[in-house]
Amino acid sequence: PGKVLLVGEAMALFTAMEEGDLGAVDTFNASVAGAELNVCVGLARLGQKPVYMTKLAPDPFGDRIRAFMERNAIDTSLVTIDNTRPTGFMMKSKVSHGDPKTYYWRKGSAASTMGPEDVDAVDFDGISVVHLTGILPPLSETTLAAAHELVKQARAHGAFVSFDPNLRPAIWPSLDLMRDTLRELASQADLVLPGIGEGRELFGAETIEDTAKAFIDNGAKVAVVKDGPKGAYATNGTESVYVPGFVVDTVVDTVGAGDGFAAGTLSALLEGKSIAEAMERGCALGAIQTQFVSDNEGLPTPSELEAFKASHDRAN
Ligand code: KDG
Repeated sequence: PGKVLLVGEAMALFTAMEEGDLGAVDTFNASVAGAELNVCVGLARLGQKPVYMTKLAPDPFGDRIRAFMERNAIDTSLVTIDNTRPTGFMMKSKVSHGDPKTYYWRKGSAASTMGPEDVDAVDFDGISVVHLTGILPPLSETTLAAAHELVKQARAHGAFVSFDPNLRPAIWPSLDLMRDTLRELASQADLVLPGIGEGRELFGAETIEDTAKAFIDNGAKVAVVKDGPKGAYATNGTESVYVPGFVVDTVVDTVGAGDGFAAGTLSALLEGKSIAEAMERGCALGAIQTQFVSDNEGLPTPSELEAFKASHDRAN
């Protein structure tokens, strides 16, 4: 298999080390975030060759992200520098249950200036998979065009298109544009990886089966719907399979679990595994990621993955 191309915005991430209002917390842990970058980390740790396209500023956040990519063996050849705008950053709260709160400082960031011309400059030879998420299109008008161009070029070059809707209503100009854009991008995908709630938002689907069917009826070839710790369900419209998740004692932080799922699923498919085996690996990486405060630091190497699977029960 060839390389995996991912395009998105990386940000510095400050995670609260104490519970409470982000405006009142005094201690933060610094790391890096970005859905597509998180997937890169998971892929690289499992031996794949992710290429991450983004724009960074020559500032401390940009330096942190570049160093992180190098440390994690993520190809930086498509990282460009924008001298006029800052690298984005975000904050995340600490919670003992439920999802943490996130706040962004990313409007007008370096990454938000990516456009279709950047996609057109990519050499797609040797790229076998393109993975994108619903976070790229709402960053700006030019990234919206870049997302459409990315799917168009990927298909024109025969790459496998993987799409995670990753709904972020807070950064879209309108919910109608969010729904129309994500339905359109999802319709072009070989593989879509929605969460069960995203099916509700985009298609009004309630059950996991109806969610998967809605994505297939909309044009995707395979839909894998995630249902958190319970597991995931996949269909291609004719065959379907349900795969149970892994049981973990305590959840530290849910953010990044979906990206772990994508990395696990894609890496296994690239190794020629079946969709059920790929989903099992996706569930394992998702569960592992919930054990870490960072959005990507916990993602496993092959031996860490085997050790996790051997020591955890399956949901039923
Ligand atoms: O999926 C995890 C991401 O949400 C996180 O790392 C930050 O990309 C991010 C975003 O825009 O929310």
